[in-house]
Amino acid sequence: DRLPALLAAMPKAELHMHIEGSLEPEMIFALAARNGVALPYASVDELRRAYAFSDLQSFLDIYYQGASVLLKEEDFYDMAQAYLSRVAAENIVHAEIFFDPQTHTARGVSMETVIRGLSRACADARARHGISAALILCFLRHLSEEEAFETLEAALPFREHFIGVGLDSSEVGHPPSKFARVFARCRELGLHIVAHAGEEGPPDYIWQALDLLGAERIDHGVQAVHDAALMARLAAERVPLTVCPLSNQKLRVFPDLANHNLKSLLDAGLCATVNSDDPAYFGGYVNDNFRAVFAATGMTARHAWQLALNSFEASFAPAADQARWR
Ligand code: ES4
Ligand code: ZN
Repeated sequence: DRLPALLAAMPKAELHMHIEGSLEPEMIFALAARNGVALPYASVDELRRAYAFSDLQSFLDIYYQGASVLLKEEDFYDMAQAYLSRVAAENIVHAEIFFDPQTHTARGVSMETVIRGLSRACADARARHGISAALILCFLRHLSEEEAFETLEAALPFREHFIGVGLDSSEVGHPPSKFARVFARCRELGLHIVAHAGEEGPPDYIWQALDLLGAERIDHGVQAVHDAALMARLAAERVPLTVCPLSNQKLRVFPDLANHNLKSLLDAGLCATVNSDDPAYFGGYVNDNFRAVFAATGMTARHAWQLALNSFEASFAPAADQARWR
């Protein structure tokens, strides 16, 4: 079977990953030691054993705790540098990287520290690995729209360092409509717009992300299969869905990877892509996601080719870059 080798070798873009979710347990311990931060775990193994999730919230609690070791610009640089050199070796040629500034500013870390560290790693990765990398600032939806506005204000002095905004964290109970005004402001500023919707939440949240936020892509979106009219619209408009198979498996969005609907989404003509979400927490980077979902669902080389093509079509990369990768 030559499919795993093809999946690993094909050039592709990753469009849905949270940089804080690339913090490996070993790096959490190393940064805790470097910064004098106390952790409620005695060892790397004990921390890893805490990665037994039952749903999105059970993951987020551990994920925000892991991010507490990030204090200095160098920490953000080292984290992003580790991710980018890792995925350059997986034949990712373009990455659009989410970051959660509110997780850090709430602990007294400045917006400048966060963005300068991440941005410098992106610039160095281009020089070192030829990978293009861009940042997308995410608002935490469990916090208020007022706090999202404050976060946007704090980030605007660094406007040239990020290409867009997204919406993440606890989905159910925090619909896109809660953030309609701040996303309208982001659109005026010329920022690209994405939003997590239809991970655990209903298809209505996907409609809201499109119609109230102006989302150009939907992160996850796998609940769309429960709404035929929505499926027709997503297919007709080629609205990309950034799907994360191992994340969905670990957070029990599907009972098992064999039940994942990626193949149905592709066969219905949607622009679905494969992504890692939080690779250090969910059992693998992008090639692990491809390998696992193909093994579990019986997709073919034609699906692999379509997914790689979709990842470029769905990206915010300039047309000249996209032409080079195809
Ligand atoms: C996330 Cl898997 C997932 N869903 C929503 N928000 C997130 N932030 C980091 N990972
Ligand atoms: Zn995500």
